[in-house]
Amino acid sequence: MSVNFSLKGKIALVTGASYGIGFAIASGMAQAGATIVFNDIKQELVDKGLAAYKEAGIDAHGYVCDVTDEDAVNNLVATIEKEVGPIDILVNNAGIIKRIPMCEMTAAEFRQVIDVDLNAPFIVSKAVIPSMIKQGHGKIINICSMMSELGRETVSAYAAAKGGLKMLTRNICSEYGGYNIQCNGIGPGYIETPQTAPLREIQPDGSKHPFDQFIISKTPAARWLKPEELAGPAVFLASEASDAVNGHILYVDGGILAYIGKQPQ
Ligand code: NAP
Ligand code: GCO
Repeated sequence: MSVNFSLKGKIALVTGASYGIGFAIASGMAQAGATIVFNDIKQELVDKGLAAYKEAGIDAHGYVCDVTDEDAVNNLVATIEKEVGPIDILVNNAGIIKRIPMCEMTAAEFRQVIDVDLNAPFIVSKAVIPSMIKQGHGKIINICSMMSELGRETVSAYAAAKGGLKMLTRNICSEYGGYNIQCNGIGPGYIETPQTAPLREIQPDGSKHPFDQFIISKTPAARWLKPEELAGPAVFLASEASDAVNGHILYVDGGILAYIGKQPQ
């Protein structure tokens, strides 16, 4: 048996991948040989994504689709199967966060986060699993979080969703592992993307945001991570090299979960 990290001949759907982590993962998968399909919620984002993939030399297929809308997702999957081919790899990447103290958060706001970060991975996975079963193989990668394990002030809905996504990952593994479908998660640490930009804003006096300093002190690598650093782990989990890895959450966090934090000076 040879070790095979190649994604040649595979079709990968990465949700919400016009920019940020999804774009970096899709680009890594394209380098490994996969055909890239992505969606985003607005046409302008899809156009921005198509231009970015083109600039990177990647011939990606982009579609508008809200991943929380089950009919739209079913149409998207049917269209991809017709226009590109059956999906071998699904990355549930689209996600949102609302940073609001729990007692100030409305139930509608809480539900919106759960809808995008937990219900949507269920909807999209459910839409692709039947054809993965027919094909005799499939890879699903759910983008989890530090908040799949840890809590913090203001992110109750996000933590509840990402904790749930960890268990959805284990359940898809349990239910469909017998069909040669592997479902794993990636738990990114703190990554430099628009989603975390408010936590890194330079203060009016020119100093770093206190949260920025906090993350550096909690990370053995002593830095924020780049989206591109998630590409290698994602290619591994999408490739045959990881066929025996199932129901696992691979934390790509610069060591945050292993570390108690920098001792006060
Ligand atoms: P991002 O920069 O906000 O990108 C997320 C993408 O998903 C955006 O293009 C967003 O569109 C899209 N999206 C949101 N709702 C959608 C919907 N209903 N249907 C389709 N697309 C939708 O986020 P990111 O930082 O790259 O994060 C990507 C994933 O990694 C998320 O699941 C996030 O929770 C997770 N994550 C991020 C970090 C981090 O430090 N950045 C760490 C751990 C996990 P809009 O621009 O319109 O919102
Ligand atoms: C926050 C952050 C995080 C990260 C990430 C950590 O406010 O704490 O946005 O939740 O985005 O998910 O892994």
